[in-house]
Amino acid sequence: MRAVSRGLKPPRYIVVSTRAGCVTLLLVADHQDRTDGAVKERVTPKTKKQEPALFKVVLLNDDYTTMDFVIHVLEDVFQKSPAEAFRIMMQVHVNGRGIAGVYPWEVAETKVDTVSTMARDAGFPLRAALEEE
Ligand code: TYC
Repeated sequence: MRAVSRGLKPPRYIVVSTRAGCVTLLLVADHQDRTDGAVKERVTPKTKKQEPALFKVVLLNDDYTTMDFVIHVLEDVFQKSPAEAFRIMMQVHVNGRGIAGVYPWEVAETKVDTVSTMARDAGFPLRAALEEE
């Protein structure tokens, strides 16, 4: 059975030069089209556009920070609605930790710093941590 009938195409060549008795052939790659003797390359983007790495800001439970303060932090720093802030606070209170939000590195780091500063200023031991998504 011939290769062509099995769906395989024979290699195609273009004569590039014939100098000093030598013939230089250019192998036309499969992903190229030939139109009027010119080689037209089909541009297939190989690399997907890179998304920025994302990081979770995780709130940690403790026995001293008030529930109201955690809700206030979730509303002010993480732009949560009162209902969502309450839900996340309870998640942390019951399970020990909970995700306050997911952000690119610099944003996540700034939020962790803001939580630490607010907690220190208010005299609470509330802590937030960063985790890669
Ligand atoms: N466990 C705290 C309390 O009972 C409330 C709390 C919730 C503290 C979430 C921290 O990230 C936290 N007062």
